Amino acid sequence: MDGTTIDSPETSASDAEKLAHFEARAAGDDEKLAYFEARIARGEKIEPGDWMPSEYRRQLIRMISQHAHSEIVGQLPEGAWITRAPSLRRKMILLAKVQDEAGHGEYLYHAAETLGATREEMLEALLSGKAKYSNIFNYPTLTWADVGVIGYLVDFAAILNQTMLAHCSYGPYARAMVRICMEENFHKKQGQDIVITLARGTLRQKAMVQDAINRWWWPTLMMFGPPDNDSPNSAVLIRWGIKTRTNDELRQDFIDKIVPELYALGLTIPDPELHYDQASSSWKTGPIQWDEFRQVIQGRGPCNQERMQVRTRAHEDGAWVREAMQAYAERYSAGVVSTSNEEH
Ligand code: FAQ
Repeated sequence: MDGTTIDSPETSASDAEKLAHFEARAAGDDEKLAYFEARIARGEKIEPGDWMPSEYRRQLIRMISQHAHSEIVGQLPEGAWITRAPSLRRKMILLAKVQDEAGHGEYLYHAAETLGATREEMLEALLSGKAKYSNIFNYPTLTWADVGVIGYLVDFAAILNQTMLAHCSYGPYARAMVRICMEENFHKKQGQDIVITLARGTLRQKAMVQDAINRWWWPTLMMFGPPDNDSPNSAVLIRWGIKTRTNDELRQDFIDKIVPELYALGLTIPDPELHYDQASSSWKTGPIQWDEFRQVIQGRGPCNQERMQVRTRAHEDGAWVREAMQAYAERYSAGVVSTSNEEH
């Protein structure tokens, strides 16, 4: 590790400053940087032991750890409905989905660890409120329809973003994304199935799913990140093949795919300015309330405090497991226990 941490003060630097910063740091490494960029241009994957600019490492740790936190915190809104699912079948499917999110968090923490970040420092950053996680998980799940809309809209948004990341230049992140995307596709289908069932159900069920769409629509559009002209990290991420599409491109792709599907179900979208633009063959939305987004990612959303309280309690309750694993690891390295768990 090169001393870059996820709490680096560079986090708030502007794009231009970051570029200047990494170029200055790479100045002594011109040849290495040229070779590194040539590898990316050839479509080769960068692997953990390979030389990489410290800014590449820092950006990946920032993004992958935020992504891992999102998966872990993302279990909470839907997890709240496991005991209230309307049938045993729905309960089993939801349980499997929430369990998948825990697995995604694990893959991602491991991917970040290959870059030198430790689990302890990542968790400390999350629980102390220093690290970000997706804006979307700071909204409440008020009805069962919310579970359907999260699966349908939120997982679909995540799939579009993560399909791009499955092609990213860092090998461990790209490979984690392949499996995660397969599972997210299943998640989307379960959400879509709930939404279709409710949209074809009684008037009350239809009203419930419409209400959920109304509440989740705008936060889902915000998931793709700020507009391109206000996205300080995009330039460097695109330069090094971590992102291959911009926030606005992915957002527009999502809108163009989901709007006709929702209309086909007889549902409406809470945007009076939404219209189809013949010239660009795409759906144009009204303005997104970026102030709300900023409030939420700065810890002032409807559920931020509740989410962190639950995660902190879970962390404290899990202390004995960490201690037991540490004790086992120490005994194992001292040769007191073997891999087959038999005492010598
Ligand atoms: N929420 O310069 P940019 C899921 C921050 S997984 C919170 O444009 P970038 C699965 C950003 O960190 C969902 N903060 O940033 C699931 C930066 O702040 P920083 C998570 C956000 O990195 C489904 C600042 O704004 N997916 O849903 C958000 O180029 C259902 C400026 O932004 C990932 O993490 C946001 N939405 O682009 C689980 C994918 N957007 O760090 C359970 C990996 C931006 O400089 C149930 N990440 N910010 O202090 C990415 O692809 C990118 O990081 C973006 C943001 C696209 C999220």
